[in-house]
Amino acid sequence: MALIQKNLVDRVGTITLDNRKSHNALSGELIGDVLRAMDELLKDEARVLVLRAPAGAKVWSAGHDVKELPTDGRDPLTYNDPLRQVIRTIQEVPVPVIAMVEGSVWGGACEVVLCCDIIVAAEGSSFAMTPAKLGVPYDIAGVLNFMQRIDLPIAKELLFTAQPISAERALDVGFVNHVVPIAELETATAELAAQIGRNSPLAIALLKEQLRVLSTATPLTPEGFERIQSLRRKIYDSADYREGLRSFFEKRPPVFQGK
Ligand code: YXS
Repeated sequence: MALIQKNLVDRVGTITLDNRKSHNALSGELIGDVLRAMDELLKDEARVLVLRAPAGAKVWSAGHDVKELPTDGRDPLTYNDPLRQVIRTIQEVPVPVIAMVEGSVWGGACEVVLCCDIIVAAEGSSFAMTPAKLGVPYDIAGVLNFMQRIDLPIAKELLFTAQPISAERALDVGFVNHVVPIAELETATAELAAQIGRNSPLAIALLKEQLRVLSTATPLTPEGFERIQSLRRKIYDSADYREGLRSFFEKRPPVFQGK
């Protein structure tokens, strides 16, 4: 059973995350459905993609499926992790991807939204970046994505506090493009998509790839990469990482010992 809905109208493809029982947690299964839908919509010559939750959703997505985070000493966010795959796909597909957000957005889902090309958020929506709350050693590509979208002091506050910020604050700090009343969310998104769909798909595809290649040209030495990976390995091998996940399942605040 698909955990998403898909439709295509006037070359605008819409993918609705629709796994309500786990608040659209980004499980491998849900992300597999999203990736298949994106592929099908592009084959049907969609010129814009919209990623959304069902109308009235209180939670856009609860982030990475915590049940799928390994606790046996394996890296929880490797290159082939479904979350990493869907983020790379959003960044690499040759059409603009618009995140249409209502409700709360958590953890890895914040990065998914952030890596969409344009974000239209409803008043009352919120964003929480949660690695520090769960003790998760976030991956380099993910941190770079946050750095590219948000000024460093703001990214540090959001990541270190792991607290939700409002759509209005997100607009102030440049995290989202537009904040609109919930009643106008679909219309505002559709108008934006239609404007883009009337322009040259070839020129837009080139512009998107130019912006991706030029914005990701970040100098990272092999030594710097290895050093960060060794720091991450210490964390996903730590008691704190296991405590973070255990506290989530036991529905209690984590007690981190710093080891
Ligand atoms: O207890 P049952 O079986 O009914 O399941 C509950 C939750 O366990 C489940 N659920 C999730 N399952 C897997 N992964 C998740 N991320 C997740 N979130 C929720 O959904 C059922 C209903 O949840 P419940 O009872 O808490 O609903 P609620 O309405 O009281 O609260 C909704 C939320 C979203 C505020 C609450 O579920 C919540 O705080 N969820 C976790 C949000 C979060 O911290 N996400 C980060 C996931 S880890 C991640 O994204 C990255 C690895 S990182 O952390 O590094 O950014």
